[in-house]
Amino acid sequence: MPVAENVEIALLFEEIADLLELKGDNPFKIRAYRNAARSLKKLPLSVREMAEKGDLTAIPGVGKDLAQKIGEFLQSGRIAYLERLREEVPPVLREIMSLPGVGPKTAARLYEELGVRSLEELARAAKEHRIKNLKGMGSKTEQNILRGLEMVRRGTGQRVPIALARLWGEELLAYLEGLPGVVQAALAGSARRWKETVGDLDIVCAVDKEEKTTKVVEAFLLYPAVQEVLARGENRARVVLKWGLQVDLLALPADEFATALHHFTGSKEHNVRLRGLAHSRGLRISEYGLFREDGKKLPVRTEEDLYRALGMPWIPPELREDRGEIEAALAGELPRLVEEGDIKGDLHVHSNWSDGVSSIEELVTAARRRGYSYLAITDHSRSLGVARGLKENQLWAQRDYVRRLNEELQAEGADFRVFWGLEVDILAKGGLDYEDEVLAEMDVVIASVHSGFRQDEETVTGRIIDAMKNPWVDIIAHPTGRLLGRRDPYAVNVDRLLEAAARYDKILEINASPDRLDLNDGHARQAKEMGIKIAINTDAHDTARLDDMRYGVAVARRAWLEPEDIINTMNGDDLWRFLCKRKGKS
Ligand code: DGT
Ligand code: CA
Ligand code: CA
Ligand code: ZN
Repeated sequence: MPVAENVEIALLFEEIADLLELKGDNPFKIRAYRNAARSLKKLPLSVREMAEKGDLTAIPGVGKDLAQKIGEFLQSGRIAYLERLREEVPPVLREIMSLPGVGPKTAARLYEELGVRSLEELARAAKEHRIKNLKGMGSKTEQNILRGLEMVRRGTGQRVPIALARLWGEELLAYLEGLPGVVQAALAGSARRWKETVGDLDIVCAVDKEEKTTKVVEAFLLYPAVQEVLARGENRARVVLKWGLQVDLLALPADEFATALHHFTGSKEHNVRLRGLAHSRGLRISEYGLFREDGKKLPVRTEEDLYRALGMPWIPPELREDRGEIEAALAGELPRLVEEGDIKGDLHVHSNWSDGVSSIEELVTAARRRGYSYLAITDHSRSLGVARGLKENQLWAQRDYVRRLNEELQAEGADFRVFWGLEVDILAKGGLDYEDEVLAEMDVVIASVHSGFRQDEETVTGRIIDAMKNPWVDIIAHPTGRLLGRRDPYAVNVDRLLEAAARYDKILEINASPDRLDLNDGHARQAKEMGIKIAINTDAHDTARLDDMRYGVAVARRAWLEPEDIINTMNGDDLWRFLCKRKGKS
């Protein structure tokens, strides 16, 4: 069954749809190509055989015109219409469109409205924030473009930040799950464990009958972003995607899925320990299954089955690093890891009063749509000129504004409140950017370092500890200042920082922005063990970035954190009381 050929035609139709969209062609025509592509991918029969029997228009979504194009392809291996379209569209537009996360509509606007004529010009436009200023674009698109360009520039061999790896991995999963014969596809490896960077993506794919694995592998190789095929076999392949990310695929019958998924999830250290444990129970685990000493294969339908056979409950992938999780599981003492659904609000968000893009109302609407009960508006303070930090008169205006907004929310009976706060700068020369009398007025105060990154350990650690001595400071944001893959942490002594947080009762942030993930998993776990409370915040500068919460939650899970370790799992009333009480307010 030449599934591959069906998929190949589907991809050409998608390309036609993209190119038509670039040209701003008729939406009905564009949709017709997309619908036909979708049904071709799902088609359980060979297009070629259908054509031989006579009627391609029997395929859902394929009318006369598209049937003729399929026929043309089956005969000649090409579609003349597509080739004409390709010639009409400037090459740079196709290059831009091939960046991850950039569709034809965005590409066309970058070309027309910003006059971008090369990838270099695109990079410049992104760095100068001209993209996010286009109506309806936002900083998420801009950041995706910058990251995509960075990947193109860096080429192969570098570890990829988890956010990108998940973004592309999930797109690839959706593609695989749309193929005929595929029952389930899942990320394995470090991406499933949510490690902060990923060496390569590992994907395991369950296929409904054994003989179809080669077809799935073939179709995988046709995925548009596949640039190079490094290895291929009956049921596996290793490829490099356009952006330099390597992917390992394993396709296998559904009854072997659980053990294969487990094997390829790792970590290697975790697996080695489990194998030893299995051995002592007269069992053997491999990627092919669970076996008794006499060679008999035991049925394993789910990962739970596998762990149960070893006398323990299922261990979440984020914990599988051989850092005590096996002992905890055997003792029945695994943590109840925090989940995204436990998070009731975001306590570090910027509005367009400082350097954010969205208005306070837009942020509130987006937060409510996420099911949150509260949001803290924490714009920058006055010394941070580049971020349009708030002057004192603006602070009071914002306080009144938030007050009114809360009154309105209350009047409409909304279960939602806005906390008024500030991200106050820890100045390079030491001290905070606002006086105590001002900070005392706020619901929540975040302090953080945005300058003096090159200071020595003593100086920078001292600055942060001094900030923690201030009774009005609640949270230290992005405590080490690192930018993942771009900027090392400043020279802060993390052990001393943690000690001070415990002594002065300060909350430390896990900054969920995929560029930061700061605190990291190791430090956050240390903090928990010292009894320090954590806040998981996105530091969003527009509504879309509120979605970054998942990356912060992933760090927390890798740090073994439970809901009670995290202050923004409290409901609004409890958090309000908690914040008042810690500062001796009533
Ligand atoms: P990465 O790709 O460097 O971010 O890290 P992983 O954990 O994804 O590692 P990778 O891609 O080399 O292998 C995926 C999983 O396959 C790994 O977590 C565990 C399993 N695995 C690979 N090699 C070995 C091995 O030599 N022994 C055992 N027990 N498992 C292995
Ligand atoms: Ca991997
Ligand atoms: Ca791998
Ligand atoms: Zn911030």
